Amino acid sequence: MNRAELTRRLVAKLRRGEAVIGGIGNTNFDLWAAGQRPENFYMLRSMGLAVPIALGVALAQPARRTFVLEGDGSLLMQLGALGTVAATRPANLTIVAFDNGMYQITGKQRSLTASTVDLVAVAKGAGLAQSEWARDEAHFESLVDRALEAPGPWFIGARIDAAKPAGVTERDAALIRRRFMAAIAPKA
Ligand SMILES: Cc1ncc(C[n+]2csc(CCOP(=O)(O)OP(=O)(O)O)c2C)c(N)n1
Repeated sequence: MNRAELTRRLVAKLRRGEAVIGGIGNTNFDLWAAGQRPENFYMLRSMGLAVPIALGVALAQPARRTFVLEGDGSLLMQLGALGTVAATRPANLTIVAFDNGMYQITGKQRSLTASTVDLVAVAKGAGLAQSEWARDEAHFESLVDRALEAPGPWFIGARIDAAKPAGVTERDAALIRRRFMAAIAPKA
């Protein structure tokens, strides 16, 4: 599967101000390319911290569905976050793992998912019982539909190709933060 295509399909389903946290690099580049929404947070530089940021958003705003899109290398860097999500059980949080078996943006170095590590098995082992690999694009969409309706937390794994991202996020961290916080601020 292709990350940009899956991201487009996911974003096209969002109607209720869902928050989307894009992990470092290519994942948030494709989130940017899928159509900018103020409820998208394009995380820059902080490798591995997209899931913890999304967990904070999900816990702070339980009425808002929150998605986090993350690469395999970044997830591997912060595996404890999966256990923290399982332990805190945010019903509104969905983790999408885009697994290309490499650290693509820094030079395509092979990650452990290219050999031994199965991220869905890891997520289940961390306590995220509702974890599944998407078999194809249609199955990915049905998993997203379920995550939009039924209580989570959800973990959706998608094995993706090595295509370059479809865009490049504007790299203004202060602007991204301000816009996101304004968009998700409770209305007075
Ligand atoms: C703590 C830390 N170590 C290393 C980096 C450099 N770095 C930025 S992105 C990246 C690779 C990310 O890999 P992955 O999450 O699998 O995403 P992909 O590039 O494959 O889309 C690395 C090593 C960083 N930003 N922070």
